Amino acid sequence: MKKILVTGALGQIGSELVTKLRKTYGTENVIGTDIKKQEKNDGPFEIVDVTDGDRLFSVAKEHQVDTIMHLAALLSAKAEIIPKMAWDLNMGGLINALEVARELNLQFFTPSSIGAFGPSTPKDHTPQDTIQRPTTMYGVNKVAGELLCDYYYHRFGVDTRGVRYPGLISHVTLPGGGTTDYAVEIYYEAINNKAYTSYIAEHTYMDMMYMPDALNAIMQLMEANPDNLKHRNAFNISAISAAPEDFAKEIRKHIPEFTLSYDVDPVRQNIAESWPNSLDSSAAADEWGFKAEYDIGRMTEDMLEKIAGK
Ligand code: NAD
Ligand code: AKB
Repeated sequence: MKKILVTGALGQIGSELVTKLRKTYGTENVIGTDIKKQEKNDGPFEIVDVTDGDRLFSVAKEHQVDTIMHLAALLSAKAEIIPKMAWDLNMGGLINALEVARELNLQFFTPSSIGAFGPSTPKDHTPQDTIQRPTTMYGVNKVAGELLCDYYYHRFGVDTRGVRYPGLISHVTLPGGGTTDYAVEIYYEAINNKAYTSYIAEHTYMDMMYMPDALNAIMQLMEANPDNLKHRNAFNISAISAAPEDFAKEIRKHIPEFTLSYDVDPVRQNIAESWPNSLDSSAAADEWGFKAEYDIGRMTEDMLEKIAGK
């Protein structure tokens, strides 16, 4: 039986991952941690600032965990506003979590992102192994993080694993300050106001994925036979390649009067244009059987139903 510590557990991914892990491994075997206090008491939870390595170590040791899932980070748009703080949190938190994994011999998961690619990366069917020269602080952190996880595996034998997530779309916890957040906001605005003004321009394609597929990917990768993993960290995974007008088209199938307008934010638009249009996820499919279940149509139906029911 696994015992897992999750950092950044109150964020967009963590809030749903903890629930799913608790269903699979038992409530007492999943320790949520975050710098914020949790509002509902639904299982073991500790306040941990991941930049405090000693605190992270003592909580992991006290709870005798065998796995760390490290999610605490600052996302792309916020990181461009406070780049030095992004470096301190994204790199400082990651190396602290890796050190805890090394010292206590824990399995380790952390997500990279499509943000690890840059303008010189091939944009369509972006290969698993390709040019990575990102132009954002978030991207710099993600590339360095991918390399650091590989280093801890090769140098110390830590069982590090990870994926490159696309923009994640979900209805439980709002996203925390990324470039792809528009693809969540559009659904809330469709239900609440039947209209959305996008800060990302028309025809700007990015990879997206519905949260259930993102969570299944973590579970599958962590359970995968290590003998089959050639890459271990930073697997490209992808489900949907879409621009704002593609979401609007799908939403109109359910809310015909929905309107989409544009008021482009140059900072986030610039980031979006530096990222791929669509990733090639064949390495993840070959090495551990990754397969997304949700396309844009099925996801839209579910998102609108869930938000309307809130
Ligand atoms: P989020 O912003 O929603 O949540 C991050 C959580 O970390 C928050 O609950 C926050 O309180 C917590 N946190 C902030 N500073 C902390 C600190 N010093 N110590 C401990 N906790 C702290 O982020 P998310 O979307 O859940 O992303 C989780 C991970 O997945 C990140 O590494 C992110 O880069 C990656 N990722 C996310 C997406 C996405 O679309 N959500 C896509 C690609 C990669
Ligand atoms: C962001 O936009 O920063 C995230 C990501 C794709 O990493 N959603």
